[in-house]
Amino acid sequence: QSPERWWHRATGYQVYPRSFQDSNGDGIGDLPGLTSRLDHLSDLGIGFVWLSPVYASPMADMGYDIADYRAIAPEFGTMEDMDHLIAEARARGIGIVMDLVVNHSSDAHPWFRKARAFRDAPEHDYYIWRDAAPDGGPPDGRRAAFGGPAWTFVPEVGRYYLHLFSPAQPDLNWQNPRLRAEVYDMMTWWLDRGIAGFRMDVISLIGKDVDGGIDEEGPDLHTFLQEMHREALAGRDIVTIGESWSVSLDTALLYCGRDRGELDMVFQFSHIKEGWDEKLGKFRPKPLDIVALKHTLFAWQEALADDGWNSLFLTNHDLPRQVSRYGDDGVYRVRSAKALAMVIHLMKGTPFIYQGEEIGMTNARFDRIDQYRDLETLNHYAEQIEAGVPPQDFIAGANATSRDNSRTPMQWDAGPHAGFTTGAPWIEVNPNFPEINVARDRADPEGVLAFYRDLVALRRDHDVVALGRFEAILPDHPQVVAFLRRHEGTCLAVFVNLGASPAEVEIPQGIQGDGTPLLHTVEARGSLGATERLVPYEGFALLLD
Ligand code: TEU
Ligand code: CA
Repeated sequence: QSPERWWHRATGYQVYPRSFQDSNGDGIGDLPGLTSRLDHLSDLGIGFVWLSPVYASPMADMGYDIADYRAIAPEFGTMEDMDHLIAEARARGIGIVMDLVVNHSSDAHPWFRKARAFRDAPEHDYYIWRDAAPDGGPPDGRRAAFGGPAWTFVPEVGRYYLHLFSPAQPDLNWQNPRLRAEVYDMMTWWLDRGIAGFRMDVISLIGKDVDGGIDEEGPDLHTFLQEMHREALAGRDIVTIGESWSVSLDTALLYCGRDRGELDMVFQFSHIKEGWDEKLGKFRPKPLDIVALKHTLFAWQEALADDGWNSLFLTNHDLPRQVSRYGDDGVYRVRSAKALAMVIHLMKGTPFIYQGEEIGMTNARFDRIDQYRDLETLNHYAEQIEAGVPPQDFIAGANATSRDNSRTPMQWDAGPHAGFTTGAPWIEVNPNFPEINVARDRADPEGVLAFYRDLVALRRDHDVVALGRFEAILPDHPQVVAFLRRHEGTCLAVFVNLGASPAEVEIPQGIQGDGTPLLHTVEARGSLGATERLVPYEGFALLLD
């Protein structure tokens, strides 16, 4: 095992700044708002914040379209506010991890403005241009993630540019060494401001072979990541997490293997994608398959047991609320939120909490398309309605999986707009805020928040939680997730029923006997018999004698 690093014991917390805390009544969360809520994060005990983009941006994709990598969007604040946030966070032992979005920029970036105006400007080659097909149409049939073709024609230069997301997000040409140097400079500039690392947006796309038709994990990916490491990251005590929708058990160690000199860990999505319909995609989710989920999570634990490091999460700003997707956001909301947290936070890796998860926030449940704000949802709605899908069917799917489910404002208290803003929020607050909010949860020793606080502390204080070897047990049990963690003679046993019905488990002989209860969602258990019965969403963990 590699030497211990600070982020091996830390829990990350993702802030989606637009929806976290508004400070000036314009209905949009901002940096001073986030700074004013840092005590909530230090109360939770988290080690670092992954801050979704706050850079200058037209916000076509809510900031994942950057027009100036060295400026803050006015609606989020100023560079002074940013420095203040970094300093105030550091005073609480919290690092700020910036979102690095460099597969593409905004079409409003000065580079792209020049690139699209002049074919002989140096910046033209910072983007990916191809001539029209013989029929005048796009160079090939690539589709963009947010709908439509992945190529857009620019008459001024007589060519098409590539955009794998929206037309407002032109892909950067990583083949150009000047572009790469600009990116590394910018990263160094941010690191020198005292940030704690980067979460790298869709990083597995940067090595693409455009003419060979390979976008994900292309031939130059690891060459570029190694160069980036040498030029911008090496020698700094930071954390780097690369987002990849394609990374697999077979390729993970290429990114985060100890001797690779690339990244510390990846955000991988196999456990997320297996819940989507193969043909109809994310807007038609399949019912939860607990066994498949377990197998995937366990396989990643095993694949990165001796090298690399796992990131652990069930949700983020692109995904539905985890208690709605994997738990029960009705009668068992509190208990199932704890059960899910227990599974994620007691595996080996660095867990990430997405804002609101720590109080068991639920999906949005909008009735009408005009309540949605996300361009992915809106574009797919238009496409699917045109293809004949009844609007109500689409809304039902979006209620389950739209990115806006996790983007409704943070629910702080039972006051107007849940304490998020004094103005009109940019997206509706979930009407369940009088019941589900931070103030109320903080007052409840049995609440979801208290449970998360315990989980974060366990990782910080117990070597077996942070570093212990993972060992799956009962892998085929239809609803109970069970595993052991072992470290220097200590053994932690974890059992969590992710089903809404009672479950019985046969306890392997070697671990039967007494232990010390560590954590539970229903009641403490101090021993393991030959069989144990778990009520719905019951979970318990004990240190075996
Ligand atoms: O997401 C990567 C990505 O591939 C998503 O578009 C994903 O497919 C989709 O959200 C699933 O619904 C990252 C960011 O996390 C996302 O917010 C951005 O929109 C995207 O990159 C483009 O920058
Ligand atoms: Ca604001």
